[in-house]
Amino acid sequence: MSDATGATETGKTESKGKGGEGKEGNAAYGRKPFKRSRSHFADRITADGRDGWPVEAGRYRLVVSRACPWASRALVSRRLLGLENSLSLAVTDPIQDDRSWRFTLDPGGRDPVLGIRYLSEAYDARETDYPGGVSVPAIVDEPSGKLVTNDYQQLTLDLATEWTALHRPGAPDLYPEPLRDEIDEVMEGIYRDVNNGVYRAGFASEQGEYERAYRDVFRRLALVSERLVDRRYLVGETITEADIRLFTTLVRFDAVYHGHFKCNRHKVAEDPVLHAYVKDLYQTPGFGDTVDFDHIKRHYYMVHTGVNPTRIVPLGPDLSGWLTPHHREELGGRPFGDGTPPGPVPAGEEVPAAGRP
Ligand SMILES: N[C@@H](CCC(=O)N[C@@H](CS)C(=O)NCC(=O)O)C(=O)O
Repeated sequence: MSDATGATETGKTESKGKGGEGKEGNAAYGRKPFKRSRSHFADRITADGRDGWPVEAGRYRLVVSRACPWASRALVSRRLLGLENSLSLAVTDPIQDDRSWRFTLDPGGRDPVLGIRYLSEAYDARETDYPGGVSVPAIVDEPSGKLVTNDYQQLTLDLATEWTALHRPGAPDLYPEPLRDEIDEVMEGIYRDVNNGVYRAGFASEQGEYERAYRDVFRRLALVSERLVDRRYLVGETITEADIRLFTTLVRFDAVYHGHFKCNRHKVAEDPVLHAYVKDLYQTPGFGDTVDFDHIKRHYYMVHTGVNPTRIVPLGPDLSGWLTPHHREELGGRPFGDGTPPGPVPAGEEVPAAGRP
């Protein structure tokens, strides 16, 4: 999906050279105007398999970076919906090299299921000499090793509405039919000004571009904060897709967008409503247990070398506040509606201690 200007975050800046180990980081960030382009591979995995990719347990692999807010939406949805046993998970190294996302966290530097070292190999299996960039989230067809989709906007909506046959008992309805118009409207403003706004600010290559983005970010955050004063969730009484999308940006805000992306009018922790809201979600099973602050900070500060040439990763902020009481339950709301919270994180998928408060 694209914003008004169109584009993947980095698609045009990275090479997919076939050589050996590449150079880490990407100096192009912040050196030219930022544009987000349309996801190139927009096939959908659906219940009826109309694009040739039917929903099927054990067939697909979700590839994420825990650093990435767009990929993290899918991580949260997968947990809330209980798809862990049906849709397997590959987590990339938070630091890309010049061949992009790589599986250097896995034994031998290869994804154990797909057998590849770089996510680009799945892109190449799908389309030879694909000219665009490699991005997460991505879903790969395990039998063929081909990329199916990198369309992060549609991907989570499909997990919520097309994968229902594989949802756990008690899974919430994250995109309830009667609320879709309102959810879409709320998400549109949040996408433009907040989810993508922080990137427009952070990758701006001239002062005016940065200032416009900065103002959009904080204008929208003020509106959202006002909306959340007396309602626990963004739309309706329960957690929806809109909350997931706001969460993945807010949870990163003080750690990376405030400093690295210069969105520093104030921290989320300085807005009592937003702070309580994001802590409430963080403490809800399926949200905080997907978040790795170590991956987040190392990715942003070490990869965007055009923005942070020293690649020094700040030690702060102090993470201890994430687990303190938020009192949002006093507003009512039913986090999972008629459903139930997800169970524990499956073995092998826990966030390492370095990334947790
Ligand atoms: N594919 C998405 C974007 C998702 C995205 O931008 N992911 C980032 C990570 S947060 C990514 O993989 N960028 C490629 C890179 O940094 O190499 C789009 O169409 O805009």
